[in-house]
Amino acid sequence: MTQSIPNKILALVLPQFGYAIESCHISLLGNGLINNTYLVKTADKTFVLQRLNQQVFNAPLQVTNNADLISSHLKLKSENKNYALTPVYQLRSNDDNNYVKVQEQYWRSLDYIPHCYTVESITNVEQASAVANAFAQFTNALSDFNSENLAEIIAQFHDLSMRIKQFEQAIEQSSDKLLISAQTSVEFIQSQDIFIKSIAEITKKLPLRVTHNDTKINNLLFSKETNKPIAVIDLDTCMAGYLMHDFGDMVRTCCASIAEDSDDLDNMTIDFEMIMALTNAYVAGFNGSLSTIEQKSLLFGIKLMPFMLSIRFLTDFLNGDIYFKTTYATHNLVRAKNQLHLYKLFCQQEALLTEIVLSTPVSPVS
Ligand code: GN1
Ligand code: MG
Repeated sequence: MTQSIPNKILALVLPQFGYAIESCHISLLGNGLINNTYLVKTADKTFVLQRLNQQVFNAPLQVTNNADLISSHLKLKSENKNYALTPVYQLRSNDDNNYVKVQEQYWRSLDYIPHCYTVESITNVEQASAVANAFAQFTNALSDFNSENLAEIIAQFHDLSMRIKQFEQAIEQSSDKLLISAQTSVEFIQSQDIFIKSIAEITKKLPLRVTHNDTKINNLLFSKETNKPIAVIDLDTCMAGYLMHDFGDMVRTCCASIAEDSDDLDNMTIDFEMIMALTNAYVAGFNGSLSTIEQKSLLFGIKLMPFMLSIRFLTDFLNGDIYFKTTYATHNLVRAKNQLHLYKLFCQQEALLTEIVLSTPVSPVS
């Protein structure tokens, strides 16, 4: 459904952050598939206002509390000159909370960093290096943050075996009509046993970290002055996870020639030069702290993230589109086929990817 601005509700929410709706100019912001996000401009302040999707985030206060914990940690790092990006904060309500509740819905507001823009794709290798360095800096700055202090926002969020169980359940419960239209993709996913097992194997060997879990290129703010990344945004799914997830999500959104919901699959190509730039800068961003197994896992992440997302999109299609926002009936099916195609292209280029990822020096690159 196309998102519209619910003025009646906003007239109740905004005063709790100190503004009457009459003094605000409100517009839609971003391309998120889950929350509803608005940009609010008043005479003296611009900020982001967001309604949390409670079907997805069934404990919304865990989302806002995690975000506060992470921004405080990054703020400290930044003050000590150990984090060069700008931490993004949630604003306080009149009651000094990090949320307001109106008609059983949870809203939060976030500081707006001025003179910034987001991108949906990258255009050159310098930009790719800057993107990878920013995401690596973010995760590296959280390497001394105890992941046990963060609530598990969505249980087993990037656990492939759990996603497959949900997928098999959706197949059981789906209508024949939906299942027939998804059949080739369903069968292909079901044929990927060897890959699925290899993910279970490598996962057992990896250390848990605090990861972002949504490192899409459009979750970085770029400065209009320097054209460099200035902040990592969208901390909704920041929790304990594995590095290969963040790396894979970044690669899948930076290196494919078409958007994740395009059906123009014949024109989907992968930019390997970008993957090389991303890999070098990502590894370098950890200042030599990546173990050999974590570096090896990056290769798995490249294939895993489009594969897992295609399963999630297809599951939602078979369930009748209850999770991701859609704008037409087969939107989730198109997304699933797109991500599956990307996975296949990565599989076809396994040798090249191996060379790129495993030949990257583990120590910092000057
Ligand atoms: C969702 O809403 P957004 O765009 O931040 C999803 C991610 C997917 C992404 C695909 C909580 O993120 O996991 O990778 O869509 N977030 C959640 O575009 O499921
Ligand atoms: Mg997100």
